[in-house]
Amino acid sequence: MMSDFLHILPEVQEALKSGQAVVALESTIVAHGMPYPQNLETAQRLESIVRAGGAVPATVAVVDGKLQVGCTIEDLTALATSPDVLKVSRRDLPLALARKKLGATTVSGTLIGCELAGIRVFATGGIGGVHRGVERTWDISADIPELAKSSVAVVSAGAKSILDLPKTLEALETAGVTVVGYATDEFPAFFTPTSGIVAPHRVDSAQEMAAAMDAKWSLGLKGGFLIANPIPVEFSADPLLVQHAIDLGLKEAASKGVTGKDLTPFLLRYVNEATEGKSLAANRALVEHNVSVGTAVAVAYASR
Ligand code: PSU
Ligand code: MN
Repeated sequence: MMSDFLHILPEVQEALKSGQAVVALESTIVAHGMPYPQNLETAQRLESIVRAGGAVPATVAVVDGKLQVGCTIEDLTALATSPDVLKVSRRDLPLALARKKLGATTVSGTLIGCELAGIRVFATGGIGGVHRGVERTWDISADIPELAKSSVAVVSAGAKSILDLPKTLEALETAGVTVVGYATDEFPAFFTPTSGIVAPHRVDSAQEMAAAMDAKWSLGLKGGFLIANPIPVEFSADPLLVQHAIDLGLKEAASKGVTGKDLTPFLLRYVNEATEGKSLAANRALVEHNVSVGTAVAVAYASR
């Protein structure tokens, strides 16, 4: 039975039943995207931003053999401190569940939780996409096909330049994912608000966003939105510093043979260390901003 493998915390379940806004959050960012203790502080801060905005937070993870929608402080602490948390995308979910492993869900794993629970908005930092050098590696994140089939709006600060941004946008178009710049004409590049690449659409308010979500899903079109929300300029990292660190990280990964699911966490850690934490500060600021935009969108969608 589905309930043997899916656990929605009572608070989240009640919010969904009464039509209150809910915002999903991912756990890979906690377990593999940031070092301790900043990861745990960030996870808690994000939940309190959602609450302050009038919605209920639901961090998604794999706990005790279930895909769990909503995390307790004990769950968040375990995700932030355990040395061997699995990174769980769609393909990893069956064995993580059957073996009762503690698992952190990526954007794709978290989208599965959203879809099963009926959560329409999910806020994170950056999504996975088409990696640089894809013609050699075939490395395209499972986040893209999952966004294609999940009726969820994901707020992110665009994508890091560890990815090939033009190819990522092409793959999103092929998948039918509606990509919008939030109050910007450009597709943002994670640490910086600009990338020189024009976003396919622009939306300027949470109400306008909620209306587009309503239109897509009322028509019965399955599939998601990517709300690309630029990092506020005051938190933007020096683009040359970050780009240099990414280039070095890619070389280091190639020479050490780091590939597949280990590549993204490796590069995130490398860039953070190489910039002496400057990228981590920017990362925290942009996720917080994404969560406040996501909360506004969830509240607007719930009150439409
Ligand atoms: N990009 C970031 N920060 C992250 C991730 C991506 O800037 O934390 C994480 C997300 O959980 C995303 C996952 O879903 O990495 C993608 O991993 P992969 O490239 O292995 O598909
Ligand atoms: Mn990959």
